[in-house]
Amino acid sequence: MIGYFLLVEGCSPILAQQERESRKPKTPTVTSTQPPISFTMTPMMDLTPVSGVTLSDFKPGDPHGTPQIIYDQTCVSTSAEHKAPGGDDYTQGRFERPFDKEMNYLPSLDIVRAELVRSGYGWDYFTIVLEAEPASSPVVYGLELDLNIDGRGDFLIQLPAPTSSTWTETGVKMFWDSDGDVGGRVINRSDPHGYKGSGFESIKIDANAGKTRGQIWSRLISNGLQIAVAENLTGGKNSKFSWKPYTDGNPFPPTWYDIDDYFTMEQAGSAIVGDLDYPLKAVYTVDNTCRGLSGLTPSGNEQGVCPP
Ligand SMILES: [Ca+2]
Ligand SMILES: [Ca+2]
Ligand SMILES: [Ca+2]
Ligand SMILES: [Ca+2]
Repeated sequence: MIGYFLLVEGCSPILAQQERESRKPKTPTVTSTQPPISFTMTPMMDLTPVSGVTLSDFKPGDPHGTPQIIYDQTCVSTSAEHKAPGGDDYTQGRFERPFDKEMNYLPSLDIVRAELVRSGYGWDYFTIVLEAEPASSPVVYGLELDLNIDGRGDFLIQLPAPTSSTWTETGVKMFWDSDGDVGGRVINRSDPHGYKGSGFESIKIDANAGKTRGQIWSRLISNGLQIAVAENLTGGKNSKFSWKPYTDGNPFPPTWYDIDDYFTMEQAGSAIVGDLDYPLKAVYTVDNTCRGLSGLTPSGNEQGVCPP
């Protein structure tokens, strides 16, 4: 079974790319059907450092406090068998696929655990722990954030592996779904007939290009990385949102999200031995977790989120 979620404390592209090979979903369980909605949320992009502190001084420090933790399936125990032991539920957007196209295991992509500390003084600290040191480009690491918890991701944060324990903005990008079509017609599930919309078509942050710097930083930790996100981006210290860490070894263009809408199950393949669609096909070298809810206690009715 997939990872589980522990809420400990209330305080919580790369466009033109070759088509990864391809191509009908098994019969997905559809529990929510509605057309894409018009998305009108305007994210706050302006930092408001406290009086006397300049923007250049407004950098992350160290996370303190009890983290919210998401545990994830790992594939170490079955790597020699070129398969995942579980934790992959493609039609619900849960990927456990830290393997290349030949089903060779890639521990640098295998998420073990993720943590979130909301400091309350400017930064949300996300930690992604892997089975090995993060791998270099083209591998990317990141977070999908759903700011209104409607099941449609709003921001896609993406960055290369940081190379030191010093906070850096190198390579940081954040994409935005400005027209609210991420998730397709069936939210939190693969669309039965597939869905190719505009995905995360807008870019809000591109640090290397000098576009909106200072709001997202990353640094290396032992077998993983940390990402600090200015809390303005997530709606302030008392906001509610969901977060979903991911790794991607051969990055999908942000415009292809949700990946499980862009590719059907049959096209995507499976990492689970015994599955009809084994082995992996179009959707490989990826791992993610369930969506962690932050700022509220899961009721159990939210779709696509980690079970309480
Ligand atoms: Ca994993
Ligand atoms: Ca949303
Ligand atoms: Ca969908
Ligand atoms: Ca879009």
